Amino acid sequence: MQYEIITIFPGIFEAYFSEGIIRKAIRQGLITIRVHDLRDFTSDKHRTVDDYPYGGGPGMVMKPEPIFRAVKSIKADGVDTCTIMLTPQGIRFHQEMAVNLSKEKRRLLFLCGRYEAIDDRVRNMLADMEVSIGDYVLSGGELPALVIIDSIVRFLPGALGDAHSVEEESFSWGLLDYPHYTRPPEYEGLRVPDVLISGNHKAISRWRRKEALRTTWQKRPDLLQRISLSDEDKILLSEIKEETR
Ligand code: 9D3
Repeated sequence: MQYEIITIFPGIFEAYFSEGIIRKAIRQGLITIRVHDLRDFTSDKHRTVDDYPYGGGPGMVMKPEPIFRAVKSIKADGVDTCTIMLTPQGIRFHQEMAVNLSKEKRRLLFLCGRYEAIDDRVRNMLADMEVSIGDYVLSGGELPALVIIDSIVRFLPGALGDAHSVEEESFSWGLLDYPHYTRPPEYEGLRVPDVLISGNHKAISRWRRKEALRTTWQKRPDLLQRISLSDEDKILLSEIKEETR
């Protein structure tokens, strides 16, 4: 899978791509990432990428010419490309989109904005999709691009290695996580639940499912509405509600 990024702050990406799962995915040849400095596609001596808004108002607007040029130069190799524009007006990113993008055949091009806005001709002519990562104000599209790439790479076969099982993933899908513990079994009088030390795998599995249901019911009851609960889940939930009374 190939990712292209257009930004005025290429340095933001270098650190993140040099660590952890993304670094591993790059080294394995699973993905290639190229970061393009928008200023390289300007033609004036000040390498200007922004200008005042027509009609007035606060802030600056990203000029269309450097962005059109950058996109044109990336697409010049003829590779089929899906251009994702990061904007607060975009559709909200979620896990299912990450799954779909991880299966995307086209190369992904992330267009990161800064300043108050991007000239709307860019959205009109170049964007295949407009994506936001949530309803809070950030300073630009770089963090959203990183968030989206990170979440996609996790779904690429081979990116996570043996430590992670698809079985676990399907088990927890749609629920919040159960509580985790590691050694020591007792820390300053605080004990790890006995069942986890019991070696009884069936009991451990039931406990984890129950605690995942409990946490979800307590903190994100909306998530329970969106998944289909098994008969076992319904029993566990009634036990939880019984315990809470
Ligand atoms: C306070 C400025 N806002 C006036 C109503 C508009 C605005 C312009 C530019 C708000 C944020 C930004 C920069 N943000 C992004 O480019 C961005 C973003 C975000 O801020 N939140 C969540 N997802 C995204 S994707 C791109």
